[in-house]
Amino acid sequence: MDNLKPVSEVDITRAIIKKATDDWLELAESDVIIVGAGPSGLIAAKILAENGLKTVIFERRLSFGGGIGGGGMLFHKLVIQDPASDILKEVGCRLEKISEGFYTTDTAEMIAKLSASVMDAGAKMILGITVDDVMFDINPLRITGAVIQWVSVIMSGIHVDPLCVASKALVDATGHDAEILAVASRKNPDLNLLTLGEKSMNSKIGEELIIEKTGKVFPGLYATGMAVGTLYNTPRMGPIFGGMLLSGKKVAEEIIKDLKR
Ligand code: 48H
Repeated sequence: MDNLKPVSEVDITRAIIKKATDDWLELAESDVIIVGAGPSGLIAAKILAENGLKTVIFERRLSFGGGIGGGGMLFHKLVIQDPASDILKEVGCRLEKISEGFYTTDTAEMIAKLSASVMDAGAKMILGITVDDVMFDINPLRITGAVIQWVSVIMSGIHVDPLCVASKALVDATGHDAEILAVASRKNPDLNLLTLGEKSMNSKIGEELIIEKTGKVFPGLYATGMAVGTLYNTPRMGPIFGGMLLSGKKVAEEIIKDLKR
């Protein structure tokens, strides 16, 4: 029988607190904070980290992938098309060809391969954290970071003051609810941010418009994925994910340009 190295309960506790604290001290001043570990946030984080930017994803659930896992009406497949398919091929995700330039993939495989590539690129992903507000500065007016809280504290309903993480770019990748844009708009009318809500289904127009409108919405604040649709009232597109991946790629490229200027 293999003998496991004996480790005491106190050793376990000290190791976890020490290493987690080291990470938190490091990410307290990040280059980029991405809120939400769905497809757009994941691919953005991968590209940003590959380009040397200190990038952290805060995800409220204890899992990642966002809407990928639900596939189409819980069937475990989703659809992807050229040229976004190259992004999945690059992370080793197997695609099944339906017709020229049009594929399906397994939801679990896409989550696993995309998420692994984020970690391999050097981005941090912290689970169980909700971003529930933004930080701002004046002269010039800009968004300077995220206000964060354990999701378990929010669920408990007791009031506990949050903590803050600074960023040069804060990305709303929270999907349909565009939570960061919504809270920034509600609390700060001077930002002139109005989230209109998404429009009914049209896959082709929906994907095209989301990619086109992805990017900076205010100094320090960016939007990607379905949050863009909610901001600009563009159509939803159903379980086709090419637009989400290209939106994540586009927001990363814009941030890299802005921060490396
Ligand atoms: C921390 C948060 C917070 C918060 C939310 O919904 P997602 O998958 O987001 P996208 O935009 O990358 O992808 C959208 C896609 O999945 C989808 O829904 C499509 C294509 N729909 C088309 C249609 O017609 O319906 O992921 C967002 C993630 C989730 O994991 C949330 O838990 C997380 O963000 N999140 N995390 N703090 N305040 N709000």
